[in-house]
Amino acid sequence: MKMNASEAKQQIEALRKELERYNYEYHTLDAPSVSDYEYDKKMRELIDLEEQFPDLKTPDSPSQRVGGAPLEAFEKVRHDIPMLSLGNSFDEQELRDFDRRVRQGTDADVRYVCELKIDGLAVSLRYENGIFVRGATRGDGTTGEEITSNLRTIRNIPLRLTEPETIEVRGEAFMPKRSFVALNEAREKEEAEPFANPRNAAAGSLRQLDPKIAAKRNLDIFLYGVGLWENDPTDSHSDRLHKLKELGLKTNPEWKLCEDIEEVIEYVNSWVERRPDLDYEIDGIVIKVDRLDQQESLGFTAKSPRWATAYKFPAEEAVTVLRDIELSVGRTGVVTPTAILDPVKVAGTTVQRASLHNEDLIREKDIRIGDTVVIKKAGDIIPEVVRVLEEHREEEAELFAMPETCPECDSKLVRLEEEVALRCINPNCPAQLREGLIHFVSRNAMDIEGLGEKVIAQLFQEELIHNIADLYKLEREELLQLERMGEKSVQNLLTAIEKSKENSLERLLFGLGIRYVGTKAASTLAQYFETMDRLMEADAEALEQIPEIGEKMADSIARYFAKPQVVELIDELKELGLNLEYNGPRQTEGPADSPFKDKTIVLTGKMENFTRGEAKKAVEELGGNVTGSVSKKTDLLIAGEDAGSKYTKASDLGIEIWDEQQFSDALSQVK
Ligand code: 3BA
Repeated sequence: MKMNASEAKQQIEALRKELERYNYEYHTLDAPSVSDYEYDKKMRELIDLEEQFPDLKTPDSPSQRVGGAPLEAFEKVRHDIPMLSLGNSFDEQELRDFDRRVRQGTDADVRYVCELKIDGLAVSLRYENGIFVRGATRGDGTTGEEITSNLRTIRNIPLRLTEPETIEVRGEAFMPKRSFVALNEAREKEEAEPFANPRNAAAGSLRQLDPKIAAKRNLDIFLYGVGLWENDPTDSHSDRLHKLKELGLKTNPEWKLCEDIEEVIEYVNSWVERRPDLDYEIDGIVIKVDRLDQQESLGFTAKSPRWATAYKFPAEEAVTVLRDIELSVGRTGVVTPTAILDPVKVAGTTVQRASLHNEDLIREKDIRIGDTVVIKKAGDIIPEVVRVLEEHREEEAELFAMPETCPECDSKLVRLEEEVALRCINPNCPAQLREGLIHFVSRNAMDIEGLGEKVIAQLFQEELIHNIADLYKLEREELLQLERMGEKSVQNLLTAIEKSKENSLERLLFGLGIRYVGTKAASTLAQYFETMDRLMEADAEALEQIPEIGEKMADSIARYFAKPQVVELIDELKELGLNLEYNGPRQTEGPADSPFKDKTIVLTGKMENFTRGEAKKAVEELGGNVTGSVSKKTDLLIAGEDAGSKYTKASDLGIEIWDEQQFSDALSQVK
């Protein structure tokens, strides 16, 4: 079908309108009304027509988004108004200092706008009479590169504003985390080098001479600033953010107008936690004086405005040198390698050690002594070595091998079945005894205040203690001889030790460090047996009768108490006056007629009127025990909709099964 120019013009305009609407539905509303196929067909039709009638091509046509012809090189662009940099603040004190300087430089009250600091690439977009005509990188702030065709591929950059403004806006182009992950997965399949982070991926995409590549990269943008604006109607930054949005430019919705620096600090702190929930990376918060007249009177230093600052979140990763690999023997004899690092600041604290977990992991990451490594400390977690920077590897970097014998007692290390860890199995290994003591006094065990890791190590070193019982034989004079132990701390320590004798049985049980016995099992055992004597009489079979005590644990407990040195130790503790009875409250007894009392119950499937948590709570309040898997010991399975393998297993084992109706009937009968 051949068209004349006027027919073509009509058709082109209709197609553009339609495609713009689809774009808006897809990218802004997240609710596309046509399939990708239809969209592509319409786009093809538009491109064909524009090729046949080149006079009708315009820079704001949606066809410009698919990426035009590749460039030879990027043109240089001078920013008429320089794109300055931002001063940094690293803590609350520096924010308060910033506030003081601002208030000294302005007479009136100051309000601040806080914005997320998007970790992307700063760009400038120029609109003439509402049409997007030129886009550029920030470059060095004075001169950048013209990347208009790449920027046109970003769907959230409007090719035409809602009003015919002539304006240069500034913002941050970035790659959402999800797109970054998908891109790297695809690259790995193609054996292309993955990008290190979303920022590099965004920058790399915008630096492609072929816009078709950028078009495939799913970039996005937030706009936050204005360079030149011919008829600027605004008088504050907050006003500008509203106005930019009205013009169809995408602004970040999380900004906030704050009355004072305290409110700014609150905003900053709130984002330290919420940061991981965002689908894009931020590296801080930008704080800007709101009123433009105040911005003007504050002016600039050589490089950056005095009216703004960037609060930088502490980096969670840092680069340092791994000097050595140290071995430590834990309470259970497991030998763990630890990296000794050149001290480096990460996430606000100085880090000198990082966990290496086990030998397999060291091999996998090819970590050698002397390597330059990236370490990570996110949230509260123990620092770990993420990877080696191989380009920094020196020839003398040493391979590491685990020793064959225990670094503390020299007995042969063994690798237990199905474990990656190496263990020292010498029951008298001093390291294990020491670590066992540290565990014994810890908060969830005997909770002896003033007896930290250091003091225990010292007592051990000086041979004042060898085992748990020795702790209760410590004397004032001995303790006074230790370094950093004054009259007062010795007295406090002795009082704390004395007080710990009264602890209820479960604390002692947990503190003994019996394999597989955690705080929960210790409580169960104490409640069930009530005295140490009765527990010690129980054999594995008897232990296994208790709900929540599995075969492995029952076996471990029985074997522990069968050791003569354990029997001796317990006798000694009794002599020394330790309480060996349960003195906590009796297990909450539900109503006498509770159908769940002392029953072991498994919940499975979806229920209409209860969440899993609610059902569990109801059962437990009525004295039942909820466990995760069906076994011979299960008394009752409560099965909602779509119950799977647990249902089959329970019916195979002949276990009673209720549906939701029976469950809720039973509940209402009790109540
Ligand atoms: N606001 C980066 N600079 C920013 C306009 C000032 C500014 C930023 C910002 C100087 C972000 C320095 C490069 C630059 C435009 C100069 C933001 C962000 N404000 N929200 C105060 O989110 N990364 N960066 N960009 N002019």
